[in-house]
Formats: sequence, structure tokens, C-alpha cells
Amino acid sequence: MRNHELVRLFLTLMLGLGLSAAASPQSKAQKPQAVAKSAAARPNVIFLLADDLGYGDIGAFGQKKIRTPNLDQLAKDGMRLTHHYSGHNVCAPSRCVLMTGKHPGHAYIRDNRRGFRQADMKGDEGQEPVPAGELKLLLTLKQLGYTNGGFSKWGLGAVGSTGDPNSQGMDWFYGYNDQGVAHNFYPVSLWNNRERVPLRNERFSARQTLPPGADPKDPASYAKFTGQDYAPDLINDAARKFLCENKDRPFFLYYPTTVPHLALQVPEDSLAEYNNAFREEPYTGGNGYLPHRTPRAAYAAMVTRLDREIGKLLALVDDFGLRKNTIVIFSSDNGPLFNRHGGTDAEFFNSHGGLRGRKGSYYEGGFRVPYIVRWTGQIKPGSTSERVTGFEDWLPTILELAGAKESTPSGIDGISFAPTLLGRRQPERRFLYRESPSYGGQQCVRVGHWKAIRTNLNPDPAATNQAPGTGAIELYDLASDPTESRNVAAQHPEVVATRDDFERATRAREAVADPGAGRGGN
Ligand SMILES: [Ca+2]
Repeated sequence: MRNHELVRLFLTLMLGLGLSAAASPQSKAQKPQAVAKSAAARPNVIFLLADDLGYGDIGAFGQKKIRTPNLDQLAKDGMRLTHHYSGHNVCAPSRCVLMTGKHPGHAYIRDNRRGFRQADMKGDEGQEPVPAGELKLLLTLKQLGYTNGGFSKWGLGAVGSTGDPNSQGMDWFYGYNDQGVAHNFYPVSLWNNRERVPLRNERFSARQTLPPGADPKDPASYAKFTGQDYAPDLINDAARKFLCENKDRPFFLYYPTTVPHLALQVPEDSLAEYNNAFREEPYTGGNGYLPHRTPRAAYAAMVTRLDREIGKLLALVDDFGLRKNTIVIFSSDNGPLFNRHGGTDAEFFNSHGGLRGRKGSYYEGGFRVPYIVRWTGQIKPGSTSERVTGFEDWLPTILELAGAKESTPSGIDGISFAPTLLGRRQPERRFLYRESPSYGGQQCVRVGHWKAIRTNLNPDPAATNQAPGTGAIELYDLASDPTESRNVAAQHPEVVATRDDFERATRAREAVADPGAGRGGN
């Protein structure tokens, strides 16, 4: 493809996609659902989804300071996808892409938004709910005879709303419904389906600073930021119970942990594993969330504890002899935090793996995420793929791996990469598209090794991580410039838009801008 043709494709995609409800090129006619009689033969699927974990945060993707032995072994036993993109650069819309197979220009949830109320909603939690029947990944698997379990963080609608997990195909959900509540790892309660389960924790805000006069070097100064019940431990217990109860029938175990999202909170036994491991400056809470005496050790310990909990789940798979009949997937919902927010230090850990951009950005570090898939006997151990893939692809991929390709819903954007996983050749995807109304408003598209991005479509003076830019198209060649350091748009004068292009761009900008949107803090 010649350069001017490529640029024209970028313009067409960026101005025309996601801004209408037009069917995607991958749309296909709805086919009858597969009959459930073959359900017993279908593989189990365990989907492990970390929260704000960067491309470089685990050993299998280059991490040197944080120990992740179980995930590293998972990579040795399966395939790493090194050009895999989360659904979005913040939490809720990323999960919506995963669950619907639609890219962020088509998916229902476009941003992290709270304050929604519907008549039957329980409690005071109110993230924007998806409409009834929206989460086709869960609903289709259920039709195919799967038992679905979700353990940890939902974020797609409160209990009693249309986005209630039990109304969207989840047979058992245990954990946080609302992302805002999930900022505290010692909450006063969790949800067990539609019932609140009280925990042995005192209520306290996950956003406070060390009180005046408190000694930042004294562990006692931080004692009030803990409790008795550490939510991730209870959630792992529930997930393992689910696995035990469903070992004899096909299950989908969705494990969207809140780790290592802020606040920095981790039990002492895990913190002790990183005692004196790093040079530390106490974090007193001035840059958001909760203080911590040893913030670097806390972050590392949270990730290592997650790795340990994943190890427990995978050990159960082996104990039950299910390894060959269980597909295990690991990834993250968006990139690592910026500006040492909440005491994190992405630069110290190289959490971004050297990529430009952090959470909230569509430069690579904001949404290119680690990806591992293990299916023993089917996927070549220790293999790697550079195929461009994204969260929207998982719905058709899982269905194809489950032998139910004909059940793939119509109107999705995802492209199955089951052939790639199984060692077969498949054509390169035409493009991968993302957009977001927050962090200044952004669009990007990847076509082969080319990446085009526009930032500052909806400037927000209050945003803390707004990418610089004028709304003009920047162009990067990821093959020669993986850190997006050389904008080569100027070398391609075709990018200079005609008057018509400007007018169309203005409409695109209005469509991307969304005055009701938050700034994506979850
Ligand atoms: Ca996240």
C-alpha cells in the first residue's frame, strides 16, 4: 500500500468509524445457536484480567523487579501475544469491549461514568449500566451450556439495573459491583450475586492523606488503612469454590481482579517479601488515594500476591486433571498509572515496558497490554505472536475455540484469532480502532505497523494526564519507532486535510466529545 493510500485509509477510518452505528466489515448474519447437546465436550475458559497492570509489569514481558513466577510459567506453557490491545484506556469501557466484541466506537459504554439510577437498583452504586442483552460473550456461552462465574470487579451496571451481572448471563458473581468502591481493598461489604455480604472491616475512605503530625516513617501511622478481610483473598476463595463446583461441566471463570489498581494496600505477609528491596520514600497521600510507608514494595507485593492467587487457581486446574481441557488467558484492562499517582512509580518498575503513554492514553503504553494464552496440547508452548489483536477479538475467538463459531453474534467488530493460537496462518487484520472522550478526547487506528493518533479533541484544562496535541493526526511507524517518538505526519503531506476534511473532522470531534463523560479516574 502506498503512503498516500494509507493516509487516506486513516482519515476514512478516523472520521467515519465509531461515530455511527453502521455495521462493521466483520458483521455477518445471525446464525442459529449451537445445540447444547455437545456442551460437555467444550473447553473451560479462565479469563484472568488484571487492573491497571502495565505491559512491562510481569516477568514474561520483561519485568525485572517484581516476581511473577506463576504467570511466567503460564507464558512458557502457552503463547504470548506481544501486540495485544485492551478494549480502552480506562476500566469500564475496556470491559465492555471484552464482553461485547465491539470496539469503543460501537460498544455501549464509552467511559467511566457514575451517578446512574434505575428503578430497581439496589444500594447506592450507580455506574452506567449496559442495556439488557448486551454482554454477548456471557449470554452466548450460557446458551452453549457454559456455567459462568465472575469474581472481583464488575463495573457494567449496579445490582438491579439492566447491567446487573446476573441479568447479563453471569450465574455466580462475587466481588465489587462498582469500581469506585473497589478503590478500597478493605471494603465493608462485597456483593454475592444480588446480596451484600458484610466484611470485618471498618468503613474508611480510600482517598485521604496522612494526618498532620503523623510520622511518615512509623508503621503505626498507616494502621487505620487496613482491615481484617482483604477482598482479593475472599474473592479468590470464591473463584476456587466455583471451580470445584463446576469441574465436571464447561465453565467460564472470569477473574477481573482489582490488582494492582490503587489504593496501595496489601497484607503484611506479602509486603514482607519485599522488605528493604527498594529505596523508598514514604507516600503521604498528596497525589491521590491512600498513603503507604513503602509504596514501591506495596506495588510489587500486590502484583506478586496476585501471581500467587493465580497460582492457586491454576493448581486446582491441575488437581482436577483439567489442564488439557481448560484455556487460560491473562491480560490487563489498561496501562499503568501516570505521574506517580497514588504512590505508584511506573518509571521505577518500567511498568510500561518502555512504551509511550500511560493509563488514559492511546499511545501504546496506555492500552497495549501483556497477553498470555495457555491451552495445553493445542497451543505451542513458549510461542509468541505479533499479530495485532484486541479485546473485541475475544468473543469470536473463544467461541471458535469452543467449537461454536457458528454462534458468533452479528454486528461485532472482533476477528477470531483462533487460527493464530493454533499455529495456522491467517490474514492480517485490516485495522484496529480506538476512541475515548476523556483525557482530552482521543482517536487512534493501527494498520499494520502504522499507527495514527489524534489527541486533544476535547480539551479539559482540569485533566491531569492530557496528552499534548492539537487534534491533528500524528503518524508513527511502530516497526522502526516502537516508542512513538517520531511523528512522521509532516513527511506525508497527504495528511494535510482539505476543507471538506476539516469539516468532517469537526463533526468527528463533536461526536467524540461528550460533555457527560467523566475523566476516567477508575
Ligand atoms: Ca483499569
